[in-house]
Amino acid sequence: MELRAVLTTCPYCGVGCNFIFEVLDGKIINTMAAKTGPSNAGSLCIKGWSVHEFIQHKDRLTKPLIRRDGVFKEATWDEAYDYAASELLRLKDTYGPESVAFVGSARCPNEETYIFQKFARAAFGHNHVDHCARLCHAPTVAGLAVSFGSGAMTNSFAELEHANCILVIGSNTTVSHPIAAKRLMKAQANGAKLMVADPRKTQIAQLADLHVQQNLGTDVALINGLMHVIYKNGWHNRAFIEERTENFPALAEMIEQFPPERVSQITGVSVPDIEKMAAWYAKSQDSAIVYVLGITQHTTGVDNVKSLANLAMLCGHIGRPSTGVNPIRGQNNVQGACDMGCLPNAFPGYQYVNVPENVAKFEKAWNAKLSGTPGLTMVEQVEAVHEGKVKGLVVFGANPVVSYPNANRVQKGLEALEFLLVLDIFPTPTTALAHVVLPGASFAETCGTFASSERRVQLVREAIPPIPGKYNWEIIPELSTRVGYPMKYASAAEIFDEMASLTPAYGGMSFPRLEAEGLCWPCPTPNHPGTKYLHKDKFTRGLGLFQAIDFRPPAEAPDDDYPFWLTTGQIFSHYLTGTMTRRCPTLHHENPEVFVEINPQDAARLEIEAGEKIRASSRRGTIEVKARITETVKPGVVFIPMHFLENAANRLTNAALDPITKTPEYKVCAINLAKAA
Ligand SMILES: Nc1nc2c(c(=O)[nH]1)N[C@H]1C(S)=C(S)[C@@H](COP(=O)(O)OP(=O)(O)OC[C@H]3O[C@@H](n4cnc5c(=O)[nH]c(N)nc54)[C@H](O)[C@@H]3O)O[C@H]1N2
Ligand SMILES: Nc1nc2c(c(=O)[nH]1)N[C@H]1C(S)=C(S)[C@@H](COP(=O)(O)OP(=O)(O)OC[C@H]3O[C@@H](n4cnc5c(=O)[nH]c(N)nc54)[C@H](O)[C@@H]3O)O[C@H]1N2
Ligand code: SF4
Ligand SMILES: [Mo]
Repeated sequence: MELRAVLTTCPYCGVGCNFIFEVLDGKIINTMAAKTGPSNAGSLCIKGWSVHEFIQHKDRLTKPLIRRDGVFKEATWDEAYDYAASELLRLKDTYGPESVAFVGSARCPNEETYIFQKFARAAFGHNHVDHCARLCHAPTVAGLAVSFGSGAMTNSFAELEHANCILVIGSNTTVSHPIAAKRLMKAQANGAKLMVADPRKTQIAQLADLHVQQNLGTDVALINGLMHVIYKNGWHNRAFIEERTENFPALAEMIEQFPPERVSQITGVSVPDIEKMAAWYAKSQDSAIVYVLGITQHTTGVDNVKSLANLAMLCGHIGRPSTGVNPIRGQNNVQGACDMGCLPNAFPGYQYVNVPENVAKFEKAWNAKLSGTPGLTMVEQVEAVHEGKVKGLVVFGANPVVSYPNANRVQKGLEALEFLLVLDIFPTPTTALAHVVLPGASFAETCGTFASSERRVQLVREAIPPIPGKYNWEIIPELSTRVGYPMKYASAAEIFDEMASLTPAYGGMSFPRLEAEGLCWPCPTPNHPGTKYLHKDKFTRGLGLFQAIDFRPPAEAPDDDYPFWLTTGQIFSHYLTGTMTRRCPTLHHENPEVFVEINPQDAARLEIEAGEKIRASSRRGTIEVKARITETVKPGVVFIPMHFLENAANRLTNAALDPITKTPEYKVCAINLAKAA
């Protein structure tokens, strides 16, 4: 009998908790919270505690599969590589390199993501490579980069405990980032005022000192209203505005047009509540903003983010401990996948592709001809398939058929591809459409790094050997080599070192330095201690940039045919497309099937009973859901979680995109509800 303990990092959310696997005779039998974890200090949420339940699950993909004449057959690795490479080369030769697009992963370690985008760029000479940050926090990356010069969480989790006031806006924190929510509870216990702005009465909203329930998609108006009140009352920070920012007059002119009475009409929030929020935020010593998808998943996602940056700068609540604008990133390694340049507009380290010196730098390092033209984003890639421009897609650790908006159209697009290659750890509705499926190694079967939401780069350690027999960092280079761009690495550490030599913020990091508790970037030199909070004394871009942002309503609003506002999102026991959590018995029992939250008044009007089967339809599709009658939502608004592939919320959602980042408006569309029978 051999019992081992392996310290590693959680593969679910961006909090980045550390835990210890107990491995008995090659089987992972238990997960224990690590007291040494810098962001969890001995706590885990239910998903962390039960993470070992999916790793050695019987459904894991173990052999490569090739689909011919509609039937999947097991293949050897050699056969699968050869067939995939010949198809990719056929498309490249027949239609040109731009006919093949790439979707990377925020689930996999930095090293794998780095070589994935390198493969796409170097072997195909274009930048059509993206990942799920597009569906999620792309507006954060773009918005904060314009306002501050750097698109990441400004402060660290531990600092939140010492804030005097926290504005949580569009974050279901206890559900989505439970171990970060603990910090908010601690801050409140220390005397901080906790304010929540959310259209739903979430658990954190119920615990807050003030909850305002704004109408969906009205955040720009709400934030402009707060700034109007702050400026009118002279609660703004004149010294900060003068010394550290520019373009304030434009903002002042815009917020003049948002008196609380008008804002109240747009948002549904009362004038006294707007005034109270403004006073609490502006007059507290250290105020922090925490936000997630309620802010970003809108056609106004970038505007919403810039508005929060405006608010923080107006009061000088940034560049100090326990303040800042804090987007909690979603996936375990979505910060890292952005850092690694799995983005159509940037090489690793946000070195933008449209800057010729950057192209030259990476051409030299990678010995390849690269493109300086930004590539297609994820949803645009699907449209390009419909237009016949993209014929092949390589998907590495993503599940577009369930996760993209307007899933029926996505499915049709993927069905129309001449060649689809998917690398995943489980069969999914996306692997079902593939021509070649490659079985991946999960985080428990590899070494590497994840970057958490607080920019902390932490080690992932191998607990058991790869179940399919190969590391992902062996698969991608082999494929690349057979497509004509040779790559070979001896270890994940070797990949990390190459990446760090090209990515200034990671320049001082190495696997040995990350052993203890990881490092927060920027960490440019081998002796640099890492960076807890950003923008001290000076913004990354120099002066902070105020931007005048006007209110725009969502792309789709209810009408007679589709009279309900639908908003979609996450629940505590399942994770995104559910491939992992729905295979964990502990989590499955919590929520075995999809539901719709509906207000008691609406339920009474439609004579809907609790537990009844309901047909939910939009202009784009129909699903069946169980009614959950609850005051969590206001009358006229309903909520459906996204995790259930058999009745995927995305059959209903609208693929209207933010004009700058092309992020879909998952948080607002119009639907109809009817009894199923
Ligand atoms: N259990 C669990 N945890 C997760 C995930 C998961 O699937 N399950 N996914 C991870 C990922 S990838 C992400 S990105 C995060 C997501 O984390 P969150 O963003 O916290 O989760 P969501 O459910 O998408 O919604 C956030 C909140 O936005 C509110 N909201 C809806 N519309 C609006 C609006 O117009 N304005 C405002 N201000 N708020 C609005 C919703 O009511 C909800 O409370 O969670 C991560 N953690
Ligand atoms: N309606 C609606 N839709 C949404 C959202 C919403 O709020 N509402 N939220 C959006 C958000 S925030 C996000 S982040 C996206 C997520 O969209 P996706 O990234 O498509 O969703 P995941 O479920 O994380 O899919 C990841 C896939 O990677 C696989 N995988 C996991 N670990 C590994 C690994 O180690 N190696 C490999 N090769 N594969 C692995 C999983 O089995 C899974 O199939 O969905 C978005 N979709
Ligand atoms: S809070 Fe996030 S990182 Fe921590 S255990 Fe839960 S899912 Fe994992
Ligand atoms: Mo996300």
